[in-house]
Amino acid sequence: MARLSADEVRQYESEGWVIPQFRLPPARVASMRAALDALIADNPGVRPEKLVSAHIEGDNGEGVKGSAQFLELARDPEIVELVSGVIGEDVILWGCHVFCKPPAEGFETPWHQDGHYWPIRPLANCTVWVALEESTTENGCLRVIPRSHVGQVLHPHLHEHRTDLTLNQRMADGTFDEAQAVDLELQPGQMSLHDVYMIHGAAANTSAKRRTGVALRYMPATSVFERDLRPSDGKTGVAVNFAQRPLWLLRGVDRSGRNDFQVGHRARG
Ligand SMILES: O=C(O)CCC(=O)C(=O)O
Repeated sequence: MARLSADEVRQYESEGWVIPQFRLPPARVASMRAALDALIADNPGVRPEKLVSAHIEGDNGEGVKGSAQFLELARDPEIVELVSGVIGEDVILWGCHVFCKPPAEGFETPWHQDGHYWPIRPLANCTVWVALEESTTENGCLRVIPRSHVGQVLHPHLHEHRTDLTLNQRMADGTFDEAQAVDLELQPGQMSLHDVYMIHGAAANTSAKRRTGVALRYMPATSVFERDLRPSDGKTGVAVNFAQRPLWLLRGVDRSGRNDFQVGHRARG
């Protein structure tokens, strides 16, 4: 069973991110890459950076036709074990976004904090970003500002009216020092974990190599998924439907007593 070492937990807590020793075996990466190709083929009208809720099979109500293989990945007991090392024993899966940046013209991800985008209160979340392909400085890997999560402050963001970005909320100028950025280079099957307050982004992919990460989102069940909130007035650049988003309690109990695990779990075509 995968488990974060004490050093890995310390790294996550102090820096806001960690790349664990654990990685997916090559056969699993190959099958997920086939699932990715099928997902892209099933969604010809959707930019591959915007495959939101890819884990919800069939028409997911958010403009994407999702696939059970991404749900299976999100429920993988080894990944959930890693997550519980940093958010505790009560783990809710609430999101999965495939960020696939095609060669030559892959969209930039502006510097941002995830907390501006999500209706979780109190705000808490661990994202596991699973590399299905090599993700390097050359093809626009995830970049982070270490320790930017400390103090749990959400800094001002500006809305950008652009169609060539994965997301539309960008950290306002002067709110952080880009020179501090660390590139999280990953091989296929490796993954990084990051905190909801950490500042991160990714450059456009202008290289000849596709770059794909599956971002799996987990919140502790001490928090509530507040379905009626519309963070950033819904101007985030991705079509989301939090009112109908299904939640899965993967471990432990719903400590908040207020999360709804029935909504959105309909039969899908
Ligand atoms: O993969 C990317 O370009 C962005 C990912 C991201 O912002 C996230 O997972 O929170």
